[in-house]
Amino acid sequence: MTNTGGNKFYITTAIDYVNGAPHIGHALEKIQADVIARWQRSRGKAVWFLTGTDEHGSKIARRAAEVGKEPQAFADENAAIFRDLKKVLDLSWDDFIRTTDRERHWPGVEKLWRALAAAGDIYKKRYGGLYCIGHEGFVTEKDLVNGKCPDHGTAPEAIAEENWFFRLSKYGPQIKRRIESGELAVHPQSRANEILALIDQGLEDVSFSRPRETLSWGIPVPDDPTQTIYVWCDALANYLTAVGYGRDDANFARWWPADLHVIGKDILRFHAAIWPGMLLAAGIPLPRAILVHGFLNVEGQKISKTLGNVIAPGDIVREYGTDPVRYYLLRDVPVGEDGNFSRAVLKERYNGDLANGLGNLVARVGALAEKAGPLPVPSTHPLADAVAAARAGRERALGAYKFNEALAAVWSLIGAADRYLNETKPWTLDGAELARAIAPAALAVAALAELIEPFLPSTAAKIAAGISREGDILVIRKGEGLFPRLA
Ligand code: ME8
Repeated sequence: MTNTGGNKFYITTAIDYVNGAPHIGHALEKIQADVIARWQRSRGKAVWFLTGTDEHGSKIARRAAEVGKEPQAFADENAAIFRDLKKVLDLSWDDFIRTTDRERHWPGVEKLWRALAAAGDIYKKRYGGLYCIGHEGFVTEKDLVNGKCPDHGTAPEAIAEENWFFRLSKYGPQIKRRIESGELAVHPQSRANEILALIDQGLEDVSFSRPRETLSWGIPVPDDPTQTIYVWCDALANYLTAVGYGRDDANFARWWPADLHVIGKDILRFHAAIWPGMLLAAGIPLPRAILVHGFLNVEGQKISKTLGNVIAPGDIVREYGTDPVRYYLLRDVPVGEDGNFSRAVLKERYNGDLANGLGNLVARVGALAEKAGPLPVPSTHPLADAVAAARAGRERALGAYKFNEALAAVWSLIGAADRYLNETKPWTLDGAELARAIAPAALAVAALAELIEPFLPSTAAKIAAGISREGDILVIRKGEGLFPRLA
């Protein structure tokens, strides 16, 4: 099989650390990627949607020891909760890769390491630095506030040891050129600017291994069992290994390069500097694009175990339902910025946009259309422009990964259909007059079922299940209520 080029779409998310259970920040990223995957499928692309878990490194080894578990058993438990997000959030991923998978992941990591070494870009040196376990990376004094990492609230550890290094410094100009030319697109532009500024300061070589005696939880360096491969080298390789690098060349050729990596702002440097550097060194094509989302706070505060404000996706979904949580996160968090999760706003969105908006429209139209019976489909109608505008607006916004604007475009059709009903008052009509008056609204509802699918997949399926069309005849059955109002 060959790479089908224009017709395939390989999309990935970050693979999450299994040092704890998922929170709604993880959910945000998976939902955004899911929307893109579903949208690309609806456009006829062959989509491969990958997610997974990052299971090696100090962070996980340390946490497992704290809770008195073997790292593998500990990783297994948490990986299972991440995997369950598929059901909880109605995600459509095709594959879930785990970095502890010795059959699927390890051979490709070893192959990649050897390719870097063969390029002359791996060398050994004694090194002293400050290691932040939260980051799984070395930091410098200037990254610290009062001696602590501001992102993790912990003091880094001073480490002096012999490591293998990756010669990232060599690749700065090439990476810069690829980003500037758009060959490696970084969205939104503000994040491209951020990484270009960082590259301009000069990229330093990166410590790519740790001595096995200080860190044994990881993949051994090929030909040097005294060292463990750096967790980021191991983790980034997942994008290659999951589709067959190192074990299934035909499948790898079919899907690589990735069309889009979806990641959070905190790991931009790893994905837009270190990762392309590794690929350039190994002679592997670069991914086509990276989409960088902001961080989600909860009620105005950073999500943190210490603050005790961690919200499990499963809990919030049990309270409000999967589609309302998806809707809220997509509607209220602009992709380039940080977002805030607020129960009060979620409830407002639920009652306003879903119960009174979409749910009410579908119920009204369903009841009237059922009363009217089979509806003759008109060749043109008063809501046709609103349908076309919603479709075009959604397409434009999704093309720029602006989920909130895409939903606003779709919801403008709900507004137009509501206004149409209020003006034509079909409930005062009967027979053929009723059928004629309700047909445009029925067509708007049919269009909505299609337009909301990437965002609210199960709601879309429920609406679609009530609609059947044969030639020029549309039949709508009144369905169950979609969004009961919350008190
Ligand atoms: O970084 N809001 O794992 P991770 C939004 N294993 N997104 C958030 C978030 C928040 N509050 N907190 C985390 C790692 N994320 C590595 C990735 S990829 C080869 C290896 C996002 O579990 C974060 O930005 O710390 C990242 O994209 C993803 O969740 C996993 O974070």
